[in-house]
Amino acid sequence: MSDPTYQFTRAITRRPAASVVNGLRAEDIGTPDLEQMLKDHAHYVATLKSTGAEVIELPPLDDFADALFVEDTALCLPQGAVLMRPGAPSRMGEVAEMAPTLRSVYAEIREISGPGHIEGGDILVTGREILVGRSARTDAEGVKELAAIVGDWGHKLREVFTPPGVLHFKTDCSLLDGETILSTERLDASGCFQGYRVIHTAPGEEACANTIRFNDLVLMPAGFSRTAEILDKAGFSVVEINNSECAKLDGGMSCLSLRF
Ligand code: CIR
Repeated sequence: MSDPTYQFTRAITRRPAASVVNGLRAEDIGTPDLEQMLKDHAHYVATLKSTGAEVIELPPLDDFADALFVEDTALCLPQGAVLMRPGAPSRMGEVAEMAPTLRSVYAEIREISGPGHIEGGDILVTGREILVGRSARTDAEGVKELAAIVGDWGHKLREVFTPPGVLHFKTDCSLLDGETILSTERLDASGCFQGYRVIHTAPGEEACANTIRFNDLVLMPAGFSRTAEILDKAGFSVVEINNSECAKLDGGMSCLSLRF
């Protein structure tokens, strides 16, 4: 039987625009190199395609520096898609840019109409529930509105908390299969994954917690060999993708696609 938490037939991505050098970042650790980022993005898309999935590749959007991080604009579920309402004012307009593509592939589209805010990076869909981390981008009203929408579709939503100073809930964790989560120790210590099988990132490798399980593969940022080995030993097929440029904008593997 197919597992909708990690078996997907399609993904949506958006190529980085030249304006990506102006993307949001918590801390300035250097300007992203567009050429390197485009190479990494192409590797990412090719890896998704290598699993047999169709990838809808959207063109760059120069007006929105962070638009390559498509995950934050929507939540894709088997029953339909929900358009988000980003907490970052500069990213609000990205949702309208994504909406026509989602309308072309989904019969049912709902939207977060506000006043609350919620970004896709704060949402982890597991085999049993939808975890949503309140963060600087996702507030109580946004979570409440999403809970009502997904509740209608038969999903249980549980509100959890993103550690202070961490951009999104999924900056610090990712789903490896319906019951298994890769997490930093600091996030797991909050108790939010009780009852799940949790694999910790290796000490000092917290920056690789944001991976994606996509069909048979786990895409993870390159350069975190001890965590890659832990995942390999646990039986996952890991593909490492260079993430040096997106990391300068606090972006990781999940941010770069919508998967359904
Ligand atoms: C931002 O700050 O919104 C972007 N520079 C990074 C977004 C990363 N998205 C994600 O983790 N889902």
